[in-house]
Amino acid sequence: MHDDTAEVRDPTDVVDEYEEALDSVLSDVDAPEPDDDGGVSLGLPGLSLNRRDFVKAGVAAGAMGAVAGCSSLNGGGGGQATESGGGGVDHSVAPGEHDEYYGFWSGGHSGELRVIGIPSMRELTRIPVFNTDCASGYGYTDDTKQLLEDSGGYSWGDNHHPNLSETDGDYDGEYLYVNDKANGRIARVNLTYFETDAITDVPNMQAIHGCTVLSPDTKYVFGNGEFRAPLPNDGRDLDDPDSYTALFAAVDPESMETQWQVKVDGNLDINDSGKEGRWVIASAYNSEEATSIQGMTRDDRDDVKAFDIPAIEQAVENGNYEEVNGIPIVDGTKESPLNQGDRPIVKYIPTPKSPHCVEVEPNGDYAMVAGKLSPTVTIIDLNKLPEVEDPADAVVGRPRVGLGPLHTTFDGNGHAYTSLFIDSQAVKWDIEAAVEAEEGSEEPIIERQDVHYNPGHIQALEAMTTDPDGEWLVSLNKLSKDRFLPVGPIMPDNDQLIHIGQGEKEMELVADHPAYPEPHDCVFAHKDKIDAKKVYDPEDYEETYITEEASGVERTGENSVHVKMTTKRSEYGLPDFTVQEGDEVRLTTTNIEGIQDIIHGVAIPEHDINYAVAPQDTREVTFTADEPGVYWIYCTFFCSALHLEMRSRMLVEPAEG
Ligand code: K7E
Ligand code: CUA
Repeated sequence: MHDDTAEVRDPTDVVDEYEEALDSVLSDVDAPEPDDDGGVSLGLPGLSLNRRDFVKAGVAAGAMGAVAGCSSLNGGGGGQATESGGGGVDHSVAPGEHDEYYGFWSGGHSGELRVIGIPSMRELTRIPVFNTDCASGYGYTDDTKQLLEDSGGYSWGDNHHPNLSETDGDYDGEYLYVNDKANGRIARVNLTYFETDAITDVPNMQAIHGCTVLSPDTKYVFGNGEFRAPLPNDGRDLDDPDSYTALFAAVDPESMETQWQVKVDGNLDINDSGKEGRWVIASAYNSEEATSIQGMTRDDRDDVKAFDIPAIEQAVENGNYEEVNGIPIVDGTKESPLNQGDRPIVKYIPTPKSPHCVEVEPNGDYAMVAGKLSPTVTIIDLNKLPEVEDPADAVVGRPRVGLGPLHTTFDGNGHAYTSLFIDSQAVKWDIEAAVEAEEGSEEPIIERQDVHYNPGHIQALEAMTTDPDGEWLVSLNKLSKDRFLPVGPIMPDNDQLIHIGQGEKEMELVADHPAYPEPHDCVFAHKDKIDAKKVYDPEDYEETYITEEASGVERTGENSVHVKMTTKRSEYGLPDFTVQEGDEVRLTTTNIEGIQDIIHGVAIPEHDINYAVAPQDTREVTFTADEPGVYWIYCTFFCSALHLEMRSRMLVEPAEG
C-alpha cells in the first residue's frame, strides 16, 4: 500500500508550520477590545510576553517528544514549577482494603465508562454505554440491544462528560449522565447496578459536547450543540453556513425526553451549572460561525453564553417558540425579542479567545472560563450577572495562568487549579486574589506542577459539589510519550495522580496511570455516597424469574420457541434442549444463586452470543437457530471447580424436506 510517489515531509517542517499557525492564533494576555469600526486596538501595554519563544518551546515539547519539564519556560514569575517524583505521599491501598472514592472516567471514543478507585488508581470495572461489551452481554441481550437500537443503532459513541445526579447540591448516588459527542446522545447509568439504563438521541442536534446537570437538584440534564448545522438537517441549506444553527438542549432526567432547546449565535462548547438552579454557563469557540480553522480562530473574543433557565422555562410556557421535530425551540440569538427586555434568556459575554471550558467554583459565586488560545482564565461573577446591563461587566477577574488553559478544578479552600495544555502544567491559583488583582496579573498564581504531557481535564475530589474534599487531584493528560513502555505507535493517555492536601501544601505528583484512549473527564464520589447492590433484586426488572422447575422448552409458534433455564454452580437448568432449524429461539436465563460475585455466563458458539447473568438476575436473548447441528453452550465466568463442566447442548434438528 506504500505510495512511492507520495512526498514524505520533513517532520521539522511540519512542526515549524504548526508552530507558526499556533503562534498566529494565540492571543495576548488580554484580547484586544473590539473598536467601534470593528477593528482591534492593541492588547494590554506593559505586559508584552515574548510569546513566540514561549510557544516555540511548548510546541517543541509537544510535537517532538522532548522530555524535559516545562519549568524553564515559566521564568516569567508567578509561582515556581515543581518537579516531583512521587517520593513522599503514599497512595497505595493495602491488599484487601478499599479505596476511599469512586472515580468515574469517561472513555471517549471507546464509548464506555471506567470506574477507578481513588487513591489507588486501580480500575474496578468498566460500564459499557455507547459500545457493546461481550463480557457483560451489553448489546447482546434483548433489552440492551433494543436500547442501542432505539437510540440510533450506532455501534459507537464518544463520551466526554460524566455527571453525577445531585440532591441539595451533593451527589445522591442515583445516576450518572454522560454525553455522546459523536451522535448527539445523552445516556444515563444506574448506580445501583452500574448499568446503562437509558440513552436518548436528542433531536435536531448532531454533536453534543458539553453536558451538565442543573444544580442543586438535577432538574435537567443539558447538552451543548458544538457543530452548527441546518435546522432541520434534511438537505436544505447545505452550503449556506450562515443559516446553520447551534442548540442548547434540556433533557428530563427521569423520562430522558428532550423538553426544549435554545437556538444561539455562534456555537457551544462546554457547560456547567451555577449552584442555585438559575444559570448554566456555556463556553464557545466559533462566534465567527466559520467552517474552517482559519475562520474559527479569526476573532480574539468569543461569546460565552449564560442561559437563564427560569426565563427560558417562562418563554416555553408562554408559547414563545417554534417546534422542530416535536421539540419547542426558543430563539436565544442576540437579535431575538426574548433577549431585548430586562430579563434576556441568554446573555452573551465576550471572552478571549476560543475559550474551552467553564467550571463553577463550589460557592457558586464565580464561573471560571479557561482561555485556551488566551493565557488567561476569565472569572464571571454569577451574582452580578442578573444586574449588569452589559454582561461584560460581570467579568470580575482575568488572571494570566499560562499557555493553553483548558480546564479548572477546586479544592474547596479558595484555590483553583487550571490545566495548561501547551505548557503541560497544572497551575494553582488563589480565587479571591485573582478577583482583587489587575487583569492579566500573575500574582494570584501560587504554584505550578509539571505534568506529562498536554493535560485536558483536571479534577479534584468532589470538586463539582458545594463541598469539595481536596486531597487528590487527577490530571488527564492526552499524551504519555516516553512515560511508559512503548506499545506501538498508539500510546496510552496518562492520568496523573497529584496530592494537593487541603490546598495548604505543595502539589506533589504521586503516580502515572496509563489509560486506553481517550478519557476526557472524570468525576469522584465518596464511597459512602454510592450504594451498589451485590445481588439483583428481581423486583427491579421486568423479565420473569425462572425457577429450576420452570426450566424447559415451550413451542410458542410454528417457527418459534421459548427456552427457559436457570444457572447455578455448576449446571444449567437444562442439560440439553432441542429446537428446529429456522426457529426463532427466545432464551431466558435466571441465575438462581444468591451469593455476591457468583456470575455465570451463557456463550453459544457460532451464534454470536455471550452474556453474563449475575446472582438473582434474569437475562434474555433472541436469535435464529439457522444451521442444523449440535451447539455446546458453555459458561464464560470461572465460577467453580466444575466450571469447565458447566455446559448444555442446543440440538438443532434439520428442517424436513
Ligand atoms: Cu476538554 Cu470534551 Cu471536556 Cu476533552 S473536552 S479535554
Ligand atoms: Cu458457571 Cu462457570
